Amino acid sequence: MADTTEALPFAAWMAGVQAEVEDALSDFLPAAHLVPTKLHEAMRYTVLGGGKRVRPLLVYASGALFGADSQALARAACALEMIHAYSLVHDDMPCMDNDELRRGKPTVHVAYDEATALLVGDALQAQAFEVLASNDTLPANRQVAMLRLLAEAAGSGGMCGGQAIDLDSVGIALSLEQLERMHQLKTGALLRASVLLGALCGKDLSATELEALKAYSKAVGLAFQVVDDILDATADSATLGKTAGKDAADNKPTYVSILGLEQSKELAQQLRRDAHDALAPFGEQALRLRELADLIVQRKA
Ligand code: GRG
Repeated sequence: MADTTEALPFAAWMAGVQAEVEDALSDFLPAAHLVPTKLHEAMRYTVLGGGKRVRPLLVYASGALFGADSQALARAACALEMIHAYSLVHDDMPCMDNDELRRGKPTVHVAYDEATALLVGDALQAQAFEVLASNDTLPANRQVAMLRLLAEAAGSGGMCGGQAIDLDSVGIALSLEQLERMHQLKTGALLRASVLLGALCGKDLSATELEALKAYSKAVGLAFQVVDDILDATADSATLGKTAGKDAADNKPTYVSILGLEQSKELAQQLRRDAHDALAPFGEQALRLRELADLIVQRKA
């Protein structure tokens, strides 16, 4: 895969990564004809042919800074996308967000049934760790560190914990700090893991490089959520491929409800600048990570 130093336009680089990840995901997922066929078909329905693949893009962009191994990158990217896809399936279920549209298609519990949606999420989570653990190009201690990082990001100290706080926050007036804390866990933890796992696919990082990547991830993770809130309040369902306007309808605290639209937009731009600033130690080499910060802030869906 092309790395960040090549003069490929961003759109072409992104399309290349997305296509490579789509192929790898298809290879790593159980074939639809294998028993239990309904579950395997539903897993493929969930994961393939949709989504922006932001987490895989972060993995590849970060990995390119450290001369990452291509097999390791593909496995890390697919593991993250599987965890992300599982979280969306469970989040859409009637017991959580109760949504019927995701990535422009009926959600899994609608297209199949609730029990299948539950199992799809469970199976994708296990599959993610199998995919990551099956890499054979990195030293064992590095592999264990990567597995641990993903587990921490997905668990109650990361994404699941953020989701739990989110569920408890409906109808409650959170402070900006509380909202930020929730999103750093719910959305930020996987985005941070994407940047760090990409880096761990390559040569050893210095302490300065690690801190720079953490600062970048923090800014990008928050920016992602601020923009998500702005889009939920301003875009339509057809553009988003999911139900728009749900945050207000569900009485959820958001950046838009706390700061208002204009200040939320300013915050997103500030976070984009923070993300760029954090990458200073990498100089020109961090072009793709800078471009991804821009994409995350400028996206329309
Ligand atoms: C159910 C354990 C569990 C966790 C759910 C991430 C999450 C936690 C729920 C999703 C709810 C949501 C819409 C959060 C806002 C940010 C977010 C993760 C949006 C969806 O991610 P994108 O935009 O989606 O990267 P695509 O479809 O492009 O992959």
